[in-house]
Amino acid sequence: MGPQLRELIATGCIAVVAGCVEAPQQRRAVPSYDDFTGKLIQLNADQNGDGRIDQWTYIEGNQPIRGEADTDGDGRIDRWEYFDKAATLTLVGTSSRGDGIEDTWTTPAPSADGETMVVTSRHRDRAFDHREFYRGQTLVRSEDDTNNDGRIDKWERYDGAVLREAAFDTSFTRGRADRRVQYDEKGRFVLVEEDPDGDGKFVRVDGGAPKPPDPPGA
Ligand SMILES: [Ca+2]
Ligand SMILES: [Ca+2]
Ligand SMILES: [Ca+2]
Repeated sequence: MGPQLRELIATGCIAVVAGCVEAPQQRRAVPSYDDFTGKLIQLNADQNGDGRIDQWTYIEGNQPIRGEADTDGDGRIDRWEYFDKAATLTLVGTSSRGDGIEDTWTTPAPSADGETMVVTSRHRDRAFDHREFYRGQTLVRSEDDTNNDGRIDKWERYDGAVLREAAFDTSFTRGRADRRVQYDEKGRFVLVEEDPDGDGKFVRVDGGAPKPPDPPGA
């Protein structure tokens, strides 16, 4: 066991759940070991000091790989944490309805290009069918899998709070847009353009109403 992990057990601060800065005495992590290998596999902690375990961290090879927490003490998990091989927190899961079902995942820090991602499973089945990308608090774009086949088929781009472009893969197979609808800075419809042969060149469609495609079978 590395010194870092030993310290984490002592303080009960294995994950980045709020409250790790000023750990009162009663916050103590309880380690669990694999009966067969003797390796540390889990750390449980009582972060709010009410005598009930409310944080569970799963360990592999002395690194946290996953964490769960009941941060509001209602007996249901409301925060899920995922770590990469360097023990960096990469994704935080939450429950939009607070009912213990994980349906939303947020990147805890912006990517190299400055965007934070929020992924949603709208059917709450762990299929990631909606993604939003933010700069600071501002929504800049979104992606959707509208027919739940695992492929993104709709893209939206925002400027401020205004939708400026909605793009669709009307084939539902290409994985890139073949129809785009443009809006001006006030969100008013400007034009529709299409790339029916998928060569990347869009041609304006005259007189076409900005109608999104219906998913197959809808
Ligand atoms: Ca507790
Ligand atoms: Ca809870
Ligand atoms: Ca799709």
